[in-house]
Amino acid sequence: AQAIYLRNYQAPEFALDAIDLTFELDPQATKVSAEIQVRALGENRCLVLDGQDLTLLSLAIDGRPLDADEYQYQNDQLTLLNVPSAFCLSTQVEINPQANSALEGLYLSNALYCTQCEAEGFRRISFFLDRPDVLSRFTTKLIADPQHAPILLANGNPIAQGTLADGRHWVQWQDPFPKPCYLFALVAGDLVCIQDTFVTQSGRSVDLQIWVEAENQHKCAHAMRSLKAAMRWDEEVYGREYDLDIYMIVAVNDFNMGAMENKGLNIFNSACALADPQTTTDLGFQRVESVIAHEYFHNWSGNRVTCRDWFQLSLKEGFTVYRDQAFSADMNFAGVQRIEEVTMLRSAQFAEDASPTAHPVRPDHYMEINNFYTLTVYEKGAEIVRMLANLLGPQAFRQACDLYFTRFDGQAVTVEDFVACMEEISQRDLSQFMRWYHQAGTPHVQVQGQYCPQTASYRLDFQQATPDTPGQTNKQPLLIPITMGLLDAQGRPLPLKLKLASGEIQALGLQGVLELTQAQQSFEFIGLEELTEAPIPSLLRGFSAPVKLSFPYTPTQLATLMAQDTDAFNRWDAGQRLALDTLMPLIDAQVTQIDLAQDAPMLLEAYRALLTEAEHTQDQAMLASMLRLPSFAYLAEQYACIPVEAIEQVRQAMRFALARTFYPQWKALYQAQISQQAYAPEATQIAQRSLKNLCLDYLLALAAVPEYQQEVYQIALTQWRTSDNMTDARAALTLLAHAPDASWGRDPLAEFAQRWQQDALTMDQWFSIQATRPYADTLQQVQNLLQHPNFSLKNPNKVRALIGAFAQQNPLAFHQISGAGYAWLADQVIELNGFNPQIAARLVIPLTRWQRYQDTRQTLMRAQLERIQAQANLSADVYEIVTKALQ
Ligand code: HT7
Ligand code: ZN
Repeated sequence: AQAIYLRNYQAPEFALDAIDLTFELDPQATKVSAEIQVRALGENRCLVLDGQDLTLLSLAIDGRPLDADEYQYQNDQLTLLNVPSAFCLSTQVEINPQANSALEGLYLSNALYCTQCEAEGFRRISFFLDRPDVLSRFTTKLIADPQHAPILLANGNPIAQGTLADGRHWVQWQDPFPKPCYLFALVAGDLVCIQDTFVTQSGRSVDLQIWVEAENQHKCAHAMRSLKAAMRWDEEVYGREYDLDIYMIVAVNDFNMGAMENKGLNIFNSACALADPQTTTDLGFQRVESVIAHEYFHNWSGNRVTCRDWFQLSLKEGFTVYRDQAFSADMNFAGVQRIEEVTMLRSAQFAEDASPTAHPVRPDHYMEINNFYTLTVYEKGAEIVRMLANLLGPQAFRQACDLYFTRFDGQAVTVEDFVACMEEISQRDLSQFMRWYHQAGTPHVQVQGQYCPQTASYRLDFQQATPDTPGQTNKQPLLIPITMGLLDAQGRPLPLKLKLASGEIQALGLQGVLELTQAQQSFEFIGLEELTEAPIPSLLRGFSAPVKLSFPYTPTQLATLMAQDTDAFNRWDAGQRLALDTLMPLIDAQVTQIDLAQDAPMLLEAYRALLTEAEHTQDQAMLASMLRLPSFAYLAEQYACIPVEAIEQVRQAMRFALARTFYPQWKALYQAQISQQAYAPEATQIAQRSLKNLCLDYLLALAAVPEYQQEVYQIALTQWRTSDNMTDARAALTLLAHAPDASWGRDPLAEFAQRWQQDALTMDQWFSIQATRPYADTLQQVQNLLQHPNFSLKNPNKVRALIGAFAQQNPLAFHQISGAGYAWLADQVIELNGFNPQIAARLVIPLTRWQRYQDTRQTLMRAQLERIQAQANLSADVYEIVTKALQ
């Protein structure tokens, strides 16, 4: 496979103004006919179209069939020599949806025909210029056997339908909006729909339809509610209105990612569309809400204004993630929402940014674009938009977005076009800011504070540096906005008076934004006469930039921030810092038992304070976040060489010590959260359940202590047996199944399987719970589960639930020192490579992180990467990742 470079971008030489498609659907031999209106834009008369695995049946120009010497079809390209300057190209091809296990192009999911065209799937359906900067008006006619496919859906509005003499029926759809072919979609099969309507702000009525298999009809209400909330929110917050008369969502079981924003016809992984209290956790409900919103928001950020080329992917994805995060913050508790976003970013995206597959938010080359749907492009991309929004302020940011949507409506554009709108409205030069898009790696910001009682001033000295990443050295300073405040020793906020270089004093109120632009930079605050000791800086409030920031806080300062800072995110983050500062020396010393009074006095006091306050808190969600220890992944991120066993051992020892010391408090707090209310996936209840299940987690830390054992077992078992919702049931089941005594989980797991064996999505949870049991012998369990009748390697959700969960969320078992976990993962990657390269390439990622482990593990992990690399018929997807990892 060859790399493609951004610098080689060339505008298309032909316009494909319209395409009229006809599908004669058949599981093994679908005929696709296309009539394409082609127009040359320059002198070139040689038209090269993309086409992959297509059986060419016929080709004609303006109705005249082409002779064999007038075209060539090889290496996935159809070359037409000497075409006229404007003409109608007719193509007819045959494709085999049933044999399509890669789930790109047209495929069958169970008996349902569906498509996935982003990024380059349309070329597996018909010959075309399969690139996002070629926009066409699509008409789609679907012909099928009405027994097998009573429902026929495509983009746009239905314009005609009928029945053929042979009994097949047909429906024709027309999408009035020109779009790139990656937004094309069709669905055909036996589906039912739930319907609603939405009246837009200008008074138009839009039909909303969610299409699912009949047995899932009862799981659609939450998606519909979320869709309507998202439509209203986009009108209110961005002034964006929906544009077609109909908006359809279809849920399918086999899908490589979460969902796809095809114009007017979103196709969803059923895991991101279906939800009901019995089978879906609170997290699942929240995921449905955010993915529904995300795909809906793409109608403007992605569809009406699209990407010029795939290097610009973050233009639509980063922006749309930013939009869906803001929506979720409005629908839920904003503080906790931000904590969850940052938790994910700091543990997973930072790890990606420090790995062999690190790449800029706007990559400058790729081999396989599917490998670039990453946390960096999505989540770091969203952080960049967030920084822009904060730098401009809400009003100017909204104006800049309005300008972007208006100016570029119907066009395929670049990141520069987006940032230019921000510049134009704000009248700021954002050229330095653009480095966020170009430079990979997480910037490190080191801060020191100098308090001078004589001058009543406080100076903050900043240093920023971005580490080298593959192919990029010598990084330039970034524009880093640091939202901050100062607290006195009692935690009271101090007015900020910033001394400018000119000598002028700028009063910032109680919070300001410092803009770092240089490698080293200082800021001086004056007027601190009231103080008797150094102020406490509260830095990077709300996580105002995606950086690693260090400041030499004392434990006392952290405790003050935790208790007093006005910024919820920084209160939580101070707790995380205190926990890290406590845990890391214990990890380094590889302790197995913790005496809180001796080893963690400040953390002990912090927990005591939180638990004392607990009964009065109105904010259970925040309290649950504050009481949660840093995850394994976040702790691991702190180490160049990850001490797997020591991290897990110390985390568990701390959990145990906190559980034992505060047993009565955990129990009382647990009981106080038990509610008689009927389940609803709404913010207050979700917060209460999250606190309850955190308490349960601490209680179950004592599962191996004779004096507590029976009591905690009974508490968990009772919750498992009596809960009316999956959130509580799953929390209890997980703790029972992960208890040291494996027999605790046996019956509950069997009961779960017995009850839910017919429900594929719910069984995914059953696989994940077992795959994450934190003991080395889980590998054997997981190997056995591969043979389970409910498991299938062909279904990406199952692969993620079992294999993905094992490799990414079970460090003890995956990294067992024999290397058996690595070898097993490599076996799965090799097998998947043969039929679903996209999923195989995602699955191999944990092995690519070998540099972060000690020598023995490095050797074992590399050996598996080399074994994969040596396979014949390696897909471009897996080849690219493995090759990068071994460089
Ligand atoms: N824009 C969508 C990306 C997507 C995708 C990409 C590659 C292969 C399969 C895919 N399914 C969906 C989803 C989104 O971010 O909205
Ligand atoms: Zn998206």
